[in-house]
Amino acid sequence: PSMQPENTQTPSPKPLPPCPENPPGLVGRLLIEFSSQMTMERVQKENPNVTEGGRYTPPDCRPRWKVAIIIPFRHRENHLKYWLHYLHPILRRQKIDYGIYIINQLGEDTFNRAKLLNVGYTEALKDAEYDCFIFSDVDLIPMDDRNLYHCYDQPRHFAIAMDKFGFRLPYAGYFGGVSGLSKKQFLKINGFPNEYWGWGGEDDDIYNRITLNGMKVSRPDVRIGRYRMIKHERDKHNEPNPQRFNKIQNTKNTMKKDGISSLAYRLVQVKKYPLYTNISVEIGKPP
Ligand code: UDH
Repeated sequence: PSMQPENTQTPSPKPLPPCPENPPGLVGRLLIEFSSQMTMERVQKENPNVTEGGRYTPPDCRPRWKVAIIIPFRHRENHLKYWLHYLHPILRRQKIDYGIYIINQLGEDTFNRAKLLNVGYTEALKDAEYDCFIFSDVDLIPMDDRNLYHCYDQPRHFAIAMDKFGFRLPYAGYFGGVSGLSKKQFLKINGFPNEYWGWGGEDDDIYNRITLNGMKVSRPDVRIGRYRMIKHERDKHNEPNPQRFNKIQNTKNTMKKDGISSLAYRLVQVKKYPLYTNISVEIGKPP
């Protein structure tokens, strides 16, 4: 027999088992309210295991996905506190490997949600090798932790039953609020449109991109995909976009040139806070 070299290395720790498909620590339906005052200090104390920049990975299992959660943002500091207060514990129970990215539009020009989401995709990938992207409005809180924040075989729509729509889909092709695509699914549709300035239409354009590229939207059970929205008035500089009805008729022609392939912006600051990473950008204004 040949001489085997003696193994002098210290034994490596046992590899972790894959995370369970149904995490045992979930509690189901949650009580969500926004009447008590929330402070960032409190939310930080509640979440000592979240690491700088809003990163977390389960200590006891190997997650299937690496998830970047992208939030389009401007002047919603109060909503963000509630979002962090509710979501960090939920995501921890769900055994998700994640990072939180707040994409802050600088200046007071017209808001552009979908372009900020494209920026979030790009900037998150500079931070870590994410393979799943969840795009969430800052004012939407899931009411059930069985609505798992990872990616699926098809693009996922999470926020299917919001309180403001009577806990139903407002229309069959609705894809707004909270959605998730794997990196592969996102690239297949050339990301999101950059040319929807102001409120509305960009979510329908994304829905069109998905179906036009031969995919279909996957959704949770309507009893599980429930959400509370933090009530608010319409923001300044995010008026309904009157062009949206025309634009969503043209996705087939526009999606090839307008998307992640044509994204241009100026990165101004990346700042890691204890519970999230803030990415401040200049994204221009409508032509
Ligand atoms: N957002 C900001 N700042 C803004 C505008 C939008 O952060 O100035 C982000 C935020 O994440 C928000 C998301 O973009 O959750 C979607 O924008 P929205 O909340 O304005 O859209 P929604 O459809 O509300 O929820 C539309 C106005 C409703 C007015 C109701 C008055 N009673």
